[in-house]
Amino acid sequence: MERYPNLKESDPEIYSLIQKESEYESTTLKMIASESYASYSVLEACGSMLTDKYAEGYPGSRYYEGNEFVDCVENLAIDRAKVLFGAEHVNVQPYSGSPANQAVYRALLKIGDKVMGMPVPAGGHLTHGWKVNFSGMDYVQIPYGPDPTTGHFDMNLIRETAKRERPRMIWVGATAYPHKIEYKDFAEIANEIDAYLVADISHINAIIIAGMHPDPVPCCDVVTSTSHKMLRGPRAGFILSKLEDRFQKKYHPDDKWGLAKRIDRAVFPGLQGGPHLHIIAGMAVAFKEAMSDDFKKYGVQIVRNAKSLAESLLGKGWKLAGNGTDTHLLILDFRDKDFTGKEAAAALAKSGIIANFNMVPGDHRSPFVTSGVRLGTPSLTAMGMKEVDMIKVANWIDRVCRNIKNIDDHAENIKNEIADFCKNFKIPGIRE
Ligand code: DSN
Repeated sequence: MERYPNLKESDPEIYSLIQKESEYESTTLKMIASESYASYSVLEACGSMLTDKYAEGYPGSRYYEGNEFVDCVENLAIDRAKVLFGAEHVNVQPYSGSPANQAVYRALLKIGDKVMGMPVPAGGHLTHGWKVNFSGMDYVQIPYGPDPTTGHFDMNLIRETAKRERPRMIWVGATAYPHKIEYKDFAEIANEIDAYLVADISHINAIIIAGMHPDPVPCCDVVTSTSHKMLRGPRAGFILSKLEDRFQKKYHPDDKWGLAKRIDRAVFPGLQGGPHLHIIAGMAVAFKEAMSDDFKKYGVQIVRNAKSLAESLLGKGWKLAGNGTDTHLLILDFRDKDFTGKEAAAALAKSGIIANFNMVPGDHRSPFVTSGVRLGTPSLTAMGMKEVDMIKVANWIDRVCRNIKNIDDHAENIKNEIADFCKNFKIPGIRE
């Protein structure tokens, strides 16, 4: 079936670029850990005429008329997220993950408060207090991260830091941590110092849904997430929270709203204007898909594939940060090699394996070149790949990494082999 026939006619330049990107993504291994494939149903909802609608406010309480149907759309998204994650309260309006996190700061803290989070080079996100981001400029980051030797969190050290610094909020979430996060341990620490505990599950939501990773919802005050990445929804964010603020009297004595309403007010009117209802519709579709057995199987397979890939690479003598993975990602550790993560990522891309260079714990190289490459399995899993396919993927990665200095002699062959291999799989949203 031809996709986008009208666009082809009206704007051949953009049409052709989308076709080229589709072709590129269909013939290469998409291993950026924060990517996967949205279904065509999600794309249809996002491409619908709901894009035109203004509806500032929340369902039942808008500043515009004509909301009969869009209220139902937003309520469906909210209700489905409540069921999917077991949350007391849900806000589906954040435009993406960073605005969702920004709303959390506005709802819980005052400017200048201390926030414990992982710096970007340690595997955290920009919005967890990193210095070049609003979160590091307006708030004071108390850093923590994986132990440089083991690659795992040292909970004793994290507790010691928390007790010394007494941050008002602790972020638990990562973009490059390959191990399970034990939210209960963080909750104990947060309780000891009366800090809010906020999980950012953008990277791992699907494996939480599939039961392959601990669930933060029962023990965190707030949980934020993107709806793209492994969840395979539209590019947007959402916030799950408790209804009540357990520190209301202590930190917000004059507030009349409570936690849930403070979050809603922080999103709108605090930070955003009209909600993107076409995207919220896409989110509702993705939440419905994520309730299916097929989605749970996908979540389970993501982790199985990552473990299979890790075992194969370790078996070929490559080092991995933390020596493996319990999640969807692994980080090749090239600290003792004479090439950088940046060189390796470029060589992989030239050969049809798309990933990103990344710091490894204890990295001696700068964040601009790094000693690592982060690899993720969500997209390959969405295509239908299994453990046995990861062995082939590991072989290609091995061939590239052994030939980085003369990659031009090998890249074309590897790229063609990968393109042929990809023909055996579906590409959700492109070739279903
Ligand atoms: N940029 C994303 C990632 O690649 O991990 C995080 O938002």
